[in-house]
Amino acid sequence: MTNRIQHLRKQSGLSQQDLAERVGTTNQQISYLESGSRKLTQEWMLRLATGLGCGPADLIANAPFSPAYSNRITAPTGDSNMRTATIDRRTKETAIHVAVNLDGTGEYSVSTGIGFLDHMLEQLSRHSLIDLEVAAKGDLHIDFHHTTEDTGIAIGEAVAVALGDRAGITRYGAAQIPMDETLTRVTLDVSNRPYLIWKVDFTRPKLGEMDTELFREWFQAFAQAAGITLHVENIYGENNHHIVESCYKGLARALRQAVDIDPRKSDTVPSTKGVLGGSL
Ligand SMILES: [Mn+2]
Repeated sequence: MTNRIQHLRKQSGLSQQDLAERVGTTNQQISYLESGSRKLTQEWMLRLATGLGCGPADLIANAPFSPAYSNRITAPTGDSNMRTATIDRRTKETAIHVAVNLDGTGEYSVSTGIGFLDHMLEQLSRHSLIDLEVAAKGDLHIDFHHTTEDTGIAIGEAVAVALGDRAGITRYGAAQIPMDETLTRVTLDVSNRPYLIWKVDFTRPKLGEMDTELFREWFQAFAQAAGITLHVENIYGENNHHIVESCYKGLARALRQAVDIDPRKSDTVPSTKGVLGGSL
């Protein structure tokens, strides 16, 4: 089994026929997609995710099914010829629009209502060269938790959709980022195997109005939704602004390498299994 379509379909109590009707195809096609004999293209991922009420990354990632996705009212869209994706994600807590272009120039337009988070997401775009639009409206009157976490989910999901079946990517990336007295190392595997190692400590509870404990939440949400094994380690540092900013810049630089098309293997999935995700 190379994908989780059948698992998610059964979990939703749908027959192949039911799912076929929801996404406007035949049960034969659903059967081919479930068995892996038909390629799970970006377009199919988007159609099936809508039909199953899940996130596109859930179709292939090892991730536990996220009930939050069932609140989605607008399906994600992507262009199968370009590595772009748009996500409109809405729950009772947040409404978030995200657009990404993996082959961009680092142009961004970011507005989350949290000044410090905007500053970090702008760094992410600028240093990954991924074009990034983020417009988030969250329940900031409660606290910044939902908006921070859901922004990480939405950006991660958009990256997952834009990557499609991940054919041709370099897959691994690593960066060591100094900022004055601070040094941070980020290493990642765009593997469809979500995992976060977070070895980052802060000595202040807040940066701007933002609780420093929320940065781990953002990175966890992003790694999970994007299907990325992500290790972030602050090796040393004093200034809390530098520490967190070096984490985002490290993610950006490592991601830029990993999602780049490898010119020596541009038509294959970089795994001896022929597919990314599942067990090693
Ligand atoms: Mn800064």
